[in-house]
Amino acid sequence: MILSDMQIEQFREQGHFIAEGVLPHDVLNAAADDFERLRSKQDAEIRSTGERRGISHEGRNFIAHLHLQSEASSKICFDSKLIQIAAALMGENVRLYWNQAVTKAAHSGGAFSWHQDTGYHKMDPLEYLTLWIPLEDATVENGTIWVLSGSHKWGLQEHVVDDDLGDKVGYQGEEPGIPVEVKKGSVAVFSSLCFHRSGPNNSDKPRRAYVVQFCPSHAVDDTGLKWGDNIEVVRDGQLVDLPSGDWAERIVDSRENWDSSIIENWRI
Ligand SMILES: O=C(O)CCC(=O)C(=O)O
Repeated sequence: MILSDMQIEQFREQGHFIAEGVLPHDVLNAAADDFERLRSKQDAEIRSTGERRGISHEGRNFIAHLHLQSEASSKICFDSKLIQIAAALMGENVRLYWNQAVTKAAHSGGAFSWHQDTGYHKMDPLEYLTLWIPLEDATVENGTIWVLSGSHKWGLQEHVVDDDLGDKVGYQGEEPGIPVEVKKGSVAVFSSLCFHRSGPNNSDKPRRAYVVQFCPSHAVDDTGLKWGDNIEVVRDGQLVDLPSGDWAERIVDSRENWDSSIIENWRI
């Protein structure tokens, strides 16, 4: 059993917990190099247009579908331990829903507003799973995440777009939340309905995190689409054997009920 009863209980009651010592440092270091490469490409694009790209700003970058753009990242998002965590919490049939880098530059990487992940794209069922994986120790100083413990029980709240930032904001209350400091190699696990935000990076080093999300395989959005990355990873309680061979080709399969433009629109 990959998770303890206590962790599962904490997930059900509080909507979040930390899984310690899940990923080796060398794998995270390799991904960090790719994050930097993609981040500088995205920053150059943002500078050339002079406009934010969705919720990405220079110094606060979101880079989606890393499994298509970085072999090192694909090793993390299809890591069997992560998939087992997802299976323990999401059930017998699980698919990769989304994966993205979130990078904050030293001193200038800004905060990210309170939201529920489901607030960004509504799914049915509403709840899926977010694994937040820092590539270095994540602290209050360098802009770790904060959560509103227990807020996954509030149901999906209305989110309003902040026109300056592009962020969807779902909580305007006074609660500061609690900081979740996560050691390199460990993973913050939370419900997509658990409100979270992240602080600015006030440190003199970049803060990079990899967000990997899994949902029940049957989850669809309100157009009936298996929205997102849509790669089956657990079927009837068994880990799906991902085809071996070239990492970029193995994800190009015959996915049904899926819109490839979702990925094309986000790819860098
Ligand atoms: O890494 C961060 O700063 C926050 C990322 C986040 O909240 C998200 O991707 O939903």
